[in-house]
Amino acid sequence: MAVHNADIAAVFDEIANLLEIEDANPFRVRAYRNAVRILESLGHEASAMLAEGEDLTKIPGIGKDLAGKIAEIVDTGSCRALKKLQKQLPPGLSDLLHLPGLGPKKVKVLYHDLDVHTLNQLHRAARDGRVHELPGFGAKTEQSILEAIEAHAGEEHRFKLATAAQYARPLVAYLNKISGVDQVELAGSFRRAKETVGDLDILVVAKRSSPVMDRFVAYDEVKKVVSKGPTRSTVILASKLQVDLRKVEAKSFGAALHYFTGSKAHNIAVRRLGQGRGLKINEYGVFKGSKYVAGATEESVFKSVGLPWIPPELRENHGEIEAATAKRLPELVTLADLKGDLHVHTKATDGRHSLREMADAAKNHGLHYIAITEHSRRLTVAHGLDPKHLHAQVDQIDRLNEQLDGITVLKGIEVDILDDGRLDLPDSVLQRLDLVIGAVHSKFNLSRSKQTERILRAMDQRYFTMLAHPSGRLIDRREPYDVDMLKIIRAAKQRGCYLELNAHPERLDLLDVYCQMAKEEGVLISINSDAHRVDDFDNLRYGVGQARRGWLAKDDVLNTRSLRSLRPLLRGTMG
Ligand code: DGT
Ligand code: CA
Ligand code: CA
Repeated sequence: MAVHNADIAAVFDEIANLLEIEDANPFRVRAYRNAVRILESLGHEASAMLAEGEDLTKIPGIGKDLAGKIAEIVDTGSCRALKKLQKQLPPGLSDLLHLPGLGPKKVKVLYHDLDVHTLNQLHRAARDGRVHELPGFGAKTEQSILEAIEAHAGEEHRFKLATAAQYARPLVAYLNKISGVDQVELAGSFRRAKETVGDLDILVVAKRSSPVMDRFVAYDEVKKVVSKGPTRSTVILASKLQVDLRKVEAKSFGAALHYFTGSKAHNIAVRRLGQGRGLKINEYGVFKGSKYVAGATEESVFKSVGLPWIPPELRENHGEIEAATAKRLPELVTLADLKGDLHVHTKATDGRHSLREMADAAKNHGLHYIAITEHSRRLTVAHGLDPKHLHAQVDQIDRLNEQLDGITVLKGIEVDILDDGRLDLPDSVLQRLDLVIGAVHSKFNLSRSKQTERILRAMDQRYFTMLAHPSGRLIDRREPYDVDMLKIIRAAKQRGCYLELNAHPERLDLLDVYCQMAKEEGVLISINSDAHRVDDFDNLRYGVGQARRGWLAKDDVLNTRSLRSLRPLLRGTMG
């Protein structure tokens, strides 16, 4: 493929932007910006000049370094310097830079002041009105950001669960307030707590006279009415999220809720069980011939086929029907079971709030303990801590714990797993801590065996407690890195380590299948928020949803333990 000057300029432009966000030397930034201008106004293709053996450094403003990079781009189509920068910064920043009206200066402020580095985060921040107060921003900028993101949102057709929830909750509250409405329930993939949802499926039970359908299509976020009928309507919201609303009779409510919760595969399996008993099951009820026999509640539908109620998160026809038949359904972990959160940042690194603020917020969320786990020095973009600053924080935590009541702050670190599997801080520092979370933040593209080896080597370190976001994936943005997860889980078992289920809506990492695998191998999972601000403890609910999809019960989850039972479990990992 021919490489044009515009392609080369685009690479240099991106490098300049990322350097600027990183606060790099302004002279370096300017050199790339100049090169962009030179390339744009150069009368002939640089690739053709190279093919003819010409020396690019003859072009005014292009030195040896840039000439080498141009040759590299012409040869390979990309540039290692850019790749390196992209690895150092969150991948979503490029999306922000491409939003009309947002240049590197504004993205830098958003990233450093609000910890915003994805379109979804920016969308939320703008909706919450947190953007217009920033230096260099205003109400108009905030508005144009919102419009630009919403135009862009149409390109992705599935919504992260947490994003869908932002639209679903106010809509459900609105429907509940309509006169004659007796019950409102979210069904579909949303109720099954899938990582992403295609559309929302909502059921209502309402009196015949209720204006629910008229009011639904008049909801102020509705952008387009796809269809409207007495029992079923479909709309598209301004966010591009589609919503299906169905009105059902009270005696059909359980059958409809079961049907529209899905999954389709689960429904088919349940219907087949019914057929075996001479029953017909559909969204109106359970029927023997033409006689209605059940359907007001989900329990009654399951009971008609001889099953106990199965939690929605398990309804994928992945063994839940067999387990229910054998009375071996797990009692799934709940949000209320969580006693603490073992992965929390503060503004000492890239978090937004202070130690004290995070501890108070956690307590308000009903938690009894949190572990402060800042980034380590290697992660310079997150202002990772060196030994001196970590020691200072540890002392600060000791002092804070003397003042706190009803919550305990544990001392930890989210230490970078270096490329060769060593940790970014020495044992002499790590030994002062209550727990050490190891994380991969670089070299995502190692081969399967090398990546697995690297992580196993890290787990061998004396003070290693837990593996953070084990697959490294970012939903929609970054594929998981290639590792042998079974090998890692077995190593964790052997070494007495734990795996994290990171509850950040963009991560939800550990994946459900690996939760199940860890449970089978007897490795405890810690559901952690990875909070960077006080509101982030809300995300624990999504981690719990994911854990439930992974069949985890309370006992399978490390941070359902009281602090007293937790302490020896943490110490157990320390030689
Ligand atoms: P999504 O929206 O793609 O994230 O996934 P769902 O599961 O919400 O799927 P959706 O919205 O197409 O349909 C909602 C539920 O309705 C689905 O989980 C099961 C039920 N359903 C839809 N179509 C069929 C069907 O053809 N047969 C059966 N048995 N159930 C269906
Ligand atoms: Ca759906
Ligand atoms: Ca649907």
